[in-house]
Amino acid sequence: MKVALILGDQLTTDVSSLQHLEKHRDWIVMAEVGTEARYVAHHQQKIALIFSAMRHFAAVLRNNGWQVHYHHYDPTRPQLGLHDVLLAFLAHTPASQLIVTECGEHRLHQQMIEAWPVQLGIPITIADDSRFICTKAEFAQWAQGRKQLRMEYFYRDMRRKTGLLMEADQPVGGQWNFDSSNREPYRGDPVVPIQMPFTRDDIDNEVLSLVAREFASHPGTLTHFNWPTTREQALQALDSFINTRLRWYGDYQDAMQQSQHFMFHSLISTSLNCGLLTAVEVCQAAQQAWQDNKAPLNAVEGFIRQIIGWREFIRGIYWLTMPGYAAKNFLNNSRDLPDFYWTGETRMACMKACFKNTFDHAYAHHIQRLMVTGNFALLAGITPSQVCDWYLAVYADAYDWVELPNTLGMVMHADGGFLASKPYAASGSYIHKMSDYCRHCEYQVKTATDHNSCPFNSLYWDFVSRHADQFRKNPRMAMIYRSYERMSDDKKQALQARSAYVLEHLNEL
Ligand code: FAD
Ligand code: DLZ
Ligand code: SF4
Repeated sequence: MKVALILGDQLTTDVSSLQHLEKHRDWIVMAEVGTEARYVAHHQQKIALIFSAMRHFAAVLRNNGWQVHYHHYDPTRPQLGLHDVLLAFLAHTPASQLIVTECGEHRLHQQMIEAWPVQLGIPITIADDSRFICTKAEFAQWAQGRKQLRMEYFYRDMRRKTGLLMEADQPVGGQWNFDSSNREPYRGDPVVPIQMPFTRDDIDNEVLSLVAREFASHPGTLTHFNWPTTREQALQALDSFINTRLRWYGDYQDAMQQSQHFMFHSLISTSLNCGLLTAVEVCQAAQQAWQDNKAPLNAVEGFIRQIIGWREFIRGIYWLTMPGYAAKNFLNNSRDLPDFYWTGETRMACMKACFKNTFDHAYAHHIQRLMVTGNFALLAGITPSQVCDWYLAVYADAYDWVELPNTLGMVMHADGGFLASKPYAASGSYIHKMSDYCRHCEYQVKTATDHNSCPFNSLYWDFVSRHADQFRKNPRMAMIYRSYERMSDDKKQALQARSAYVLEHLNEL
């Protein structure tokens, strides 16, 4: 008899571990455990989503004729780990082999391959995760010998491999990337369609009560919980995005609004990452929308690029570089994460709006994560590991394999440019251009050195000045350094004084 462990982010009947089993002979184990729910203080909605989706998926497996041993979260034993549940199961159902589809986190992967065979006393087979387009080995081969890894070239290979938006060996529309047509600020028209609301069944409601009771100290609230917890709901959410929002996805991909939490984004990352949807089916649905004239090419290409480009690239980087990657701190940052990242309380309107989104919905879209909360952490020189822990905790789609390179590499530039050719540092002007936040703010975005000047402005020039050694020679930063060097000494001193004040009073901003 064999047993497969299916993890909380492997909730698909196509999961590769099942290919090794026979229905009526072998067993599947799934377990809600405190070690996974508590190794960081996950947002309450993330725990509710995973537990509920796991319970629904176990029911699907049983309906399909599988034998499933399901361990419900046991509040009297919050310290239980996955291997404890397996050990107890194997004690009464001895098996010759444990099969697990490769897990998404280095931490757990190492435990599985190093400790578990001894602790459990059976051999473990790790099956490739067939949900990704590019295997770890293919990515390593692609990366070999390249001095810099750039998403754009990797993405073209993924287009060729999948045939998405291709005409023979050429990209449709004659261009690989239509980003130059994207990135419009949003002025209120077209109206942003509402997210599809889901009705909750008994399983969801039981889990929501459990999480409210047992994880009340974790960040966020459950009030607005609206994540798909079944494959059917995830497909409905995808369909709703494709039919109501995709057509504007490209134009307003980077836009932010005080009153709009989701803009024209898809909100499918939670479903993709826990297994309810596959990358290929999502991209095919978007491609079909373009073929049916429901959405323009700039929107569809931009959306597909995020998935077969960025998502696959990020995963490749993670497995290529771990475990060393997590410890990188190229800019030698050492400042603590300000308290407002956890309380959400700040007078900076942009940060406050992004925190509200985060705590209310366990969601913020990419530009909110990158150019608002991320940008602030970069400019303020926060210790990268603290920033990473925050992003891993507060978003419902967060798993180490995708959160870490995005935060440590893309946001914090802590990998020294391995992932991105220049830091995504920006002053308040960028936020002002792409949002209406500044209209709601006590700080003045047009000034940099006054007592009420936008904190991003002086911090930006302080960042430029204190990292001159690292970035002055970067051709993509040359214009910025020329502007800085042209500034008068008085202006530089005033900026220095204001940024010093801001850094000393971070928790009061
Ligand atoms: P859409 O804008 O609709 O994009 C469609 C899909 O493209 C997403 O669902 C996602 O699967 C994929 N995608 C887009 N950008 C990226 C990217 N940079 N990396 C990987 N996939 C991408 N994404 C996660 O899934 N989990 C994370 O833990 C995570 N942490 C992040 C941390 C930081 C600091 C930053 C800057 C980005 C992070 N992202 C993460 C990437 C991105 O912000 C989210 O994927 C996106 O906001 C999810 O919302 P959506 O589904 O509405 O995305
Ligand atoms: C994130 C998470 C949580 C909160 N809880 C569980 C759980 O109880 N059981 C489980 O199997 N997985 C859980 N997960 C997901 C894992 O922590 C982990 O992130 C992934 O399996 C790694 O790919
Ligand atoms: Fe943010 Fe500065 Fe604009 Fe305020 S003025 S919303 S702090 S960018």
